Amino acid sequence: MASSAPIELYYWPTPNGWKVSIALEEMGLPYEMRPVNIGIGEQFEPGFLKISPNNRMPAIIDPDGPDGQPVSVFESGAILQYLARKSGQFYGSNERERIAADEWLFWQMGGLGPMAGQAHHFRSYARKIEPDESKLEYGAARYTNEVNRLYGVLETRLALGHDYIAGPYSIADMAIWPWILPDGQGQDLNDFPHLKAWHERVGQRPAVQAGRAVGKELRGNLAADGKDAEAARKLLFGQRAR
Ligand SMILES: N[C@@H](CCC(=O)N[C@@H](CS)C(=O)NCC(=O)O)C(=O)O
Repeated sequence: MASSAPIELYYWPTPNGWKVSIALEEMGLPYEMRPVNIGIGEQFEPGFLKISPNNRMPAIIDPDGPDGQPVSVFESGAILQYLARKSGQFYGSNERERIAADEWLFWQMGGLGPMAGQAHHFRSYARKIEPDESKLEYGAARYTNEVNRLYGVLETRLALGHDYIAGPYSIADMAIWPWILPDGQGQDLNDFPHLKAWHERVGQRPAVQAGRAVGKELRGNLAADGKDAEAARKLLFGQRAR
C-alpha cells in the first residue's frame, strides 16, 4: 500500500491543510511536509503554481502515482479522494458508502468550507481592514447564519444514529472536522449535541491529533496587530486576476 518514496505535502497549518495532514496520518502513508507560507506569498511562486494553478495550498506530489509515475494533485477534496483510492481506506466498502462519502465531501467543499471561511473573514479579519463596523454587519450576519444552518444539517444527519457523517469513518469526516471551529464562526456547539459528540469522537483519534499538530509552530494569526499580520492581510485579501 505505502509507496517507498514519501508523498510531498505542500501545506500551511489551516483547516484545508489539516484535512490532508489528517488523511495522511490516518492512512499511514509516508509524507514530507513542505511549508507554503501563504502570509508571505509563497503560493504565487512559479514552481508552486505548476502543481497548484489556483495559488492555494494544500497540494501534493506523489512520486509513486498512477503507473508508478509522479502525479501532482491540488484541491483538498481531490487529494482526499486520491489518497483514499491509493490506500484503499476511508472511502466506504461498497458503492453506496462511497456515494455517501462523496456527497458529504462535496457538501463540505462547496458549502461549509467557503461559508465558514467568509464567516471568519467578516467576524474577525475584516475588522482590521474596514474600521466602519456597520459595513461588516450584513456580511457577518449572512455567513454566521449560513454556518448555523450548516451545523444544523450536520446535527440532523448525526441524530439519525450515525457515528460518522457518511456511515463508517471516512474522508468526509476528515474534510468536515477541521472546519468545525465554533468560536471563530459565532456558534455554540451546545446547541448541536450530536455534532458536539461527533466532534469530540473524531478529535480523540490519535491520527487526527497528529495531523492537526503538523506545522503548528508555523501558524500566525491573521487578525493580529503588527506588521507581519498586516502584510499578510494585504497579500491575501482583495486578490484579483494576475
Ligand atoms: N478549495 C481549496 C481551498 C484552499 C484554500 O483556500 N487555501 C488557502 C488557505 S486555507 C490558501 O492557500 N490561501 C492562499 C491565498 O488565498 O492566496 C481546497 O480545498 O484545497
